[in-house]
Amino acid sequence: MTMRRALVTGITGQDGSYLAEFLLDQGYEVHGMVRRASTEKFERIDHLRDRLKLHQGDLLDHRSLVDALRASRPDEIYNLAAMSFVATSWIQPTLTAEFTGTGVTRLLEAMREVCPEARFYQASSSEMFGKVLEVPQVESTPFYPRSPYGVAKVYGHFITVNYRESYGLHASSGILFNHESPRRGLEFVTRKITWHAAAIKLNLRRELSLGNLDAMRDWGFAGDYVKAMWLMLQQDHAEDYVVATGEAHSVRECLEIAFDQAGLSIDDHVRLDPALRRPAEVEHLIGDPAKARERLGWAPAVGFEQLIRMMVDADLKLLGGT
Ligand code: NAP
Ligand code: F7E
Repeated sequence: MTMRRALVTGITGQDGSYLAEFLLDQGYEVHGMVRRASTEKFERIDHLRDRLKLHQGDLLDHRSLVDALRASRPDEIYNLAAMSFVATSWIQPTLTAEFTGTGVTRLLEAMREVCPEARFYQASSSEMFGKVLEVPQVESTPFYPRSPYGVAKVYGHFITVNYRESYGLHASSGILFNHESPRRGLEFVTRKITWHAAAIKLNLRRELSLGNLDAMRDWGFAGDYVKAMWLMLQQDHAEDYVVATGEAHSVRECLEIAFDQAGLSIDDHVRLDPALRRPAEVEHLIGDPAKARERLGWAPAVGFEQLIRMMVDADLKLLGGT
């Protein structure tokens, strides 16, 4: 049997690295699209480097997308690339629309040109639910995005649905709720907390500044969520799926678990900074993954408390050099 080929955009990101590992374990030939930078930052895929085929490309550049698809000839395309940090989307709203929104159309157009028979995964987001219109959120819950990032993701979601319906592409959209790991970017709240807990414990920092501690999210483990992406592309029919744990926790709870794991007192080290609050907040997200459970046989393996404790331990090891 010939090896199946996958192209992953955003392979240098948190999810890209876990998905690449997962696909390699499944016996795929894994191709990744990467951006040129003045200094290469491939830490998350360093351990896989010899087993991956990388192609230079950017979601803003149609030529490079066509060439990456021609070179990789993928059976499956996973579009994980995006400007993914919500707070930055207010600072760079137009660029966010280009990367996270119309970038999806560019990739779908390149796919139509080069490999219309391939299967396509779009990384949609619970941020599309924003100021929620239903609790818990399911696939049919109407969207009410609260940030330029959320608005751009709604565009990416509907263009995926539209290309499926217009051209018969096997294009699925995974509406993933927050998922974290020791490889999460340092700017996201869970990793910011676990990294600072470790750094304070090791006397490398004295303080942690945070914004809204009352925000609630449905947080899962990235390693579990990439399996759901793959399962979507193994179905006969392309559809959209909510991927979540079904449990919500506050930023404050995350802080309490992380500081407990590091053996620290919150009162001694945490400061509230109003500048870290967002112009419009998403207060409470909680997903119902029933469809993913029933149709894909998917279930998360790692719970919230286990995840946060694991991240603190990983950061203690990283910063302590042990
Ligand atoms: P991430 O760690 O921020 O990774 C984003 C990736 O996109 C990086 O590899 C980045 O490359 C790449 N990228 C950004 N702009 C690009 C461009 N113009 N052209 C090509 N590549 C570009 O994000 P993540 O957490 O892995 O998330 C993966 C995807 O899922 C994103 O689309 C995100 O919006 C979405 N999502 C994430 C979550 C979550 O909780 N993690 C939940 C729902 C949806 P560089 O390394 O060069 O910057
Ligand atoms: O914020 C609050 C903040 O930046 C979570 C992305 O992967 O998930 C992620 O988006 C909450 C928000 O993630 C700080 O106001 C308080 O309510 O970790 P976050 P996010 O905005 O939920 C979705 C599903 C995606 O699709 C995105 O790509 O935490 N919060 N204090 C803070 N957040 C940050 N970052 N920093 C703080 O100091």
